[in-house]
Amino acid sequence: MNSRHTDLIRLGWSEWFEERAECGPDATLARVVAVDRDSLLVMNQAESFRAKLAGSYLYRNRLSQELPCVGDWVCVEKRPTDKVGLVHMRLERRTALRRKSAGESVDHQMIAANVDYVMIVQSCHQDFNVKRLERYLVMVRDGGAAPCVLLTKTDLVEPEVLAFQLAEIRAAGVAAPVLTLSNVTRAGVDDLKRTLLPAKTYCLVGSSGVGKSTIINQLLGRDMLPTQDVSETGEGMHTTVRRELIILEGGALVIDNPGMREFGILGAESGIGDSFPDIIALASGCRYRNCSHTSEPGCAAREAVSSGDMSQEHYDNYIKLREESALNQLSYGEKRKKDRALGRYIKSAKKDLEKP
Ligand SMILES: Nc1nc2c(ncn2[C@@H]2O[C@H](COP(=O)(O)OP(=O)(O)O)[C@@H](O)[C@H]2O)c(=O)[nH]1
Ligand SMILES: [Mg+2]
Ligand SMILES: [Zn+2]
Repeated sequence: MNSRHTDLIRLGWSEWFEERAECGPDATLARVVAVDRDSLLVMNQAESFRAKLAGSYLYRNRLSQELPCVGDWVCVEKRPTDKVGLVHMRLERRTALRRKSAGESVDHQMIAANVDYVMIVQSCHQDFNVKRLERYLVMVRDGGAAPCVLLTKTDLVEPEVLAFQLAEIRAAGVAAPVLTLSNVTRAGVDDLKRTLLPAKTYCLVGSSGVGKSTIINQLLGRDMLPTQDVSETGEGMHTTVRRELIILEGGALVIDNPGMREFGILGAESGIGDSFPDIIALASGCRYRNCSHTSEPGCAAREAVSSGDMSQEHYDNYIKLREESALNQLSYGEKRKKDRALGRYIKSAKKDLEKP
């Protein structure tokens, strides 16, 4: 490898990028660690600094998925006297974690780039849902990264419930590694630490409230990221929306990810959004980011109903389906007990759990 770039290896650089790096002589390679409204935060071997997109870049790249996102490698022009760098190019992405934009077919919403492993996080308490897990797995595989499943809050369920969930995951044919942990008892935290490799990039995805930020704080050994307790008091809410690439002590690179809810696309995670792209698209116009479209003032969905742009029936269907989905998740414990078809998996999963 070009000796000029070996310093970047700890930031995730590899031969794959080396073969594709075409920065000019005056440009430096840097990795995007965060994207803010008006600038990027990037990092190279020497420093982290702010950078803006060159006009020519914006001119050539009109789709949002073409803009640099967290994890991207970019060519930045920055003289020692410059405070802010200028991004002229984005390197090809080795992997891409992205979602289809609501209502649009060509554009995708980038979540993160050049991620090696995506940790799909679900809480085994109330959030657990194999169908949703499968949808995440498709998204991960489409983008070329390797998936890993992480079940959190094991302190809140009986071991049998956890065993059943593990069995259900395997019964669904999910072959990805599954880890379990509790941020409260710390059970499983060391196992997670051991699986994190230096210079590899991990991205945590999953519903809001499952414990993603708490996990990263655990791994850091300090409260760097705001968790829900903090952010729900108001101001902190904004900081959660930002995705940030963080370097752990062991050298692993981790990207936290706010729940999809925080992007104002409530329902998208449950899959209901697939059938109601119009409501999901409208949601970005609601006054509140996490509008439930039921009673909040300034709700764009309900306004569309009153103005006749959307039929009352369509709206009612959406609310009904969403409630059912919430009920399904709540009654999961009951359903599980009755589900005899899965019974035979319990035993083997229990055995797996008992293995040292
Ligand atoms: N009981 C329990 N609570 C947890 C656990 N992990 C996180 N929490 C709590 O769940 C809430 C949401 O956590 P947070 O990290 O903000 O979730 P995020 O939205 O996925 O980043 C917070 O109140 C945490 O204290 C866990 O393993 N067990
Ligand atoms: Mg969080
Ligand atoms: Zn609304």
